[in-house]
Parts: sequence; structure tokens; C-alpha cells
Amino acid sequence: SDFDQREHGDSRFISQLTRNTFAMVLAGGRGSRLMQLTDYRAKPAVFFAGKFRIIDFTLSNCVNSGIRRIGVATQYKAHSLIQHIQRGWSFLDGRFDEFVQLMPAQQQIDEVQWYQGTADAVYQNMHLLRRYHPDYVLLLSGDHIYKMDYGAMLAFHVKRQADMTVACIDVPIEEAKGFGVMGVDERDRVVSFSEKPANPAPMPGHPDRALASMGIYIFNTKFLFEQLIRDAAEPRSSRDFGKDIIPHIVPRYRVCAHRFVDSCVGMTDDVPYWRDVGTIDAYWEANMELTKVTPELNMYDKDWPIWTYQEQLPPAKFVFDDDKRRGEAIDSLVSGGCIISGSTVRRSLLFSNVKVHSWATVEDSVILPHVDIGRHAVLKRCVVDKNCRIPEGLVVGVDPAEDRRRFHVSEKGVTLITPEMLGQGEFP
Ligand code: ADQ
Ligand code: ADP
Repeated sequence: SDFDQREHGDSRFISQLTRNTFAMVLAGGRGSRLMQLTDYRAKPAVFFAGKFRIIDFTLSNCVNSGIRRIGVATQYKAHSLIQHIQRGWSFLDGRFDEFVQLMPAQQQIDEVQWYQGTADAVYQNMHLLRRYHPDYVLLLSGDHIYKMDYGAMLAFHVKRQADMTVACIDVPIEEAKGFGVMGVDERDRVVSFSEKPANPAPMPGHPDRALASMGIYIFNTKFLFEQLIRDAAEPRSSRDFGKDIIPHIVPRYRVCAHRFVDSCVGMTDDVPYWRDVGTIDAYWEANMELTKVTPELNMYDKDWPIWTYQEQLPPAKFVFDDDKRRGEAIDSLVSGGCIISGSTVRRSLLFSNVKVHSWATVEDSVILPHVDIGRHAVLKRCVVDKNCRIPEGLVVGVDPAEDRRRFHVSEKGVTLITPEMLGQGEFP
């Protein structure tokens, strides 16, 4: 048959690799540029795309790639994240040696300290990793929205006989100072690395682009442990992969750069999709993009489902109110448990259990779960946090000076509304 022996060999080869990999998701960062959205939850637990949390995309990538031994290192404001993982990610089957395991900081080797940098978070869990004796450790961040087949990156790592492989993407040079920036040779071996450089080096032949680390690393396990132990004995180290470990190993070992385009999945129009939704503006824009007719992020791909925890809820409902005003939503994503009654929703995302009452208007907004929008309220370009009760007649997004007085307004004029700002905090 035409079924090529080599291809068959390749897929067997990759499934061997993914099975011998342990993925560790670093989910302890503060995400402080998301302002009050991360007051009570870590960035990976922030809601995204109408029914998911940010970390669901990374965890789904693992499961869909066939990597099903996963640890999640938590630290900052972890309650909401832990609850989400426990409720939503316990479907993996321990009988097949599949699991998502929580790795909370502070209970490990050194009891007086929380995790320091990212390398410390892994160092403190080495004894857990050892138990599973994986050949490879895949280190991920729980902060980004993207779809990626880590199997392709593993195959690259092994074929290139690398000690470590970094996933990379090219970014506009003016954005590069927020990343680890790399130089590579003609075979994509990394020859230089600088973490968040003030003057990023451009890619050869592309003065306006730089090659950025995505913070996704594959290590041979033994090599990783050696490096973590070495770094831990280094008094001046900040225990960080980007700042300490990678700059140390690049000139001494074989570090390769894997191009994201070679492993991204289900692209629309061949645009590789990867977003850091780290600011209110980026968060709002990435959500808004999903209301387009054909968004760049395809959430309908049966071959690459995005898993999450979901409550059992009745279907979204759209009703005429008593005055026969139509309740409607257009160019919008509306989740279970929502009721839109005699009101209009345009280009918006309503997460679970949002109620929109008569004469209200919601436009270009992201409304998180359990929000109640009172009659005659107008919300334009807003992000409304979970559990807000928007009072009757409140108008937001029309008079920026007025909005700034009560709420947080971003550079691009997106208004963030939280229960505290409305005087509805749990502990006022
Ligand atoms: P940053 O994202 O700025 O840069 P960092 O703040 O260390 O690096 O966060 C990396 C990930 O680890 C995040 O998901 C964060 O939540 C998590 N994290 C941070 N400290 C942690 C801790 N102590 N315990 C558990 N989790 C923790 C990194 C790289 C750059 C690269 C960018 C790509 O350092 O080189 O370009 O990611 O986004
Ligand atoms: P999420 O909204 O992220 O799913 P919760 O609504 O359960 O999670 O909130 C996360 C955690 O923050 C919970 O422990 C909750 O009690 C706490 N929390 C939420 N809002 C406040 C508040 N205004 N003051 C103090 N704690 C809060």
C-alpha cells in the first residue's frame, strides 16, 4: 500500500516520546497587568473565550498531543485555579497512568519559602518528577492562548539530539524586549540568548523582527536535574529559566530552537495563533476577535478539542419582555444559563449565567459569569468581572472621564468593572 513505512514509523516514534514525557505547567505568576481581574485569581485561572479559563488551552494541548502526565505548579492566589483543575481536569484516568497533579508551592523542600523563580518551582518538585522517570520534561506556562502539538516539538528535539529545545516565534522588534530573544545558526541551533533585552537583536535579513522564546522548553530529564542542582548552588542566581538557566547552558550545551509554525494546529488562513493576554487591552482584543465571523482561533476543531470544567446549566434563552421588546444577541458568544430579555447584545461574549434585563444594551464587551445587568444599563467596551450586579441605568463607555472616576479604564479605553468598584465586594 501507499501507507509509507516511514510515516508509520514516525507516528509510532512520536507516541513513544509523548508517553515518556512529563509536562509541568508553571501557573504561579501574578499577571498583575490584568489589574483587578487577578486580585482574587492567578492569571491562568482568568476566564477566556466565553466558557474557558486561560490554562485550559495549555492543558488541552498536552492532552491532545498525547502527553497525559501533567503537573501544575501553583503559587499566587491559587484557590480558584486549584478548584478549576480539581473540578474540570480529573477526567484523566489514573489506571492508564494519566493525571493532572497539583504541585502547590510552600510545601516542598524548604518550608519557609514560596517558589522563587520558575527554575525553583521545578527544582522543588524534582522528587515528584523522579517518581515517574520520564525521559523528557516539557515545561510550559499557563498564561498563553494557543494551540500547539507538542509531539512535533518533541520529535524535533530528539532528531536534533538536543539537550534542550526552546519553542520560538518571530515577533515585531518593538515587542521583543518583553521576551527572551535568541540568535540561531543556519540549523536553528541557539547561539545566543538574552532575557528581555533593552536592545533586541533583529533576525538576520529581517531588521524589523526578532526571534522570541515562547517560554516552552523541552529538557532531557537527566540534563534538567543536573542544571537545576547546579543553579541551586549558585548564590547569585534568581532561579529563573530565562534569566539564569538558559543563558548559562546556551554556550555550553546543545540548545535548539523549534519554530512554532512547525507545530501549531488548526490555523485559520495559515496564521499561527499565539496570544499573551497579559493586559486588559490584549485580553479584551483577543476575546473580541472571537466574535468575528471567522476568528483566527478555531474552537470548533473536533481534532483539537478545548477541554474545561463546565457546570450543568440550562441553554441560553432569548425572550421578548412584557412590552414585546425583542431580546437578541448578534455577533456574540452566549453561554449556558444566560437569559437575554428585551435587551440587545452586540459583538460580545457572555459567560455562564449572565442575565441581561429589558432595555439594556451590551456592546463590544466581555461579561464574565454570574453577572446581572439591570434595566436600561448601557455597557460599551467593558470587561465585567464575575458576580457583578450592574445597577439599573448605569451607563459605561460613553463618557470616559466619568468612567475613570469609578472604574479602571485601559490605555485603549476598555473599562474594567469589578464587584469592589461597584461597592459589592465580599469584604468591603
Ligand atoms: P515571563 O513570562 O515574563 O517570560 P515569568 O514571569 O517567569 O516569565 O513566567 C513564566 C511562567 O511561569 C508564567 O506562566 C508564570 O505564571 C509562571 N511562574 C512564574 N513564577 C512562577 C513560580 N515561582 N512558580 C510557578 N509558576 C511561576 C518567560 C521567559 C521568556 C519568554 C516568555 C514568553 O522567561 O524568555 O520569552 O516567557 O512568554
Ligand atoms: P473564580 O471567580 O476565579 O472562579 P471565585 O469566584 O471562587 O473564583 O473567587 C476566587 C477566590 O477569591 C475565592 O476564594 C473567593 O472567595 C475569593 N474572592 C472573590 N471575590 C472576593 C472579594 N471581593 N474579597 C475577597 N475574596 C474574594
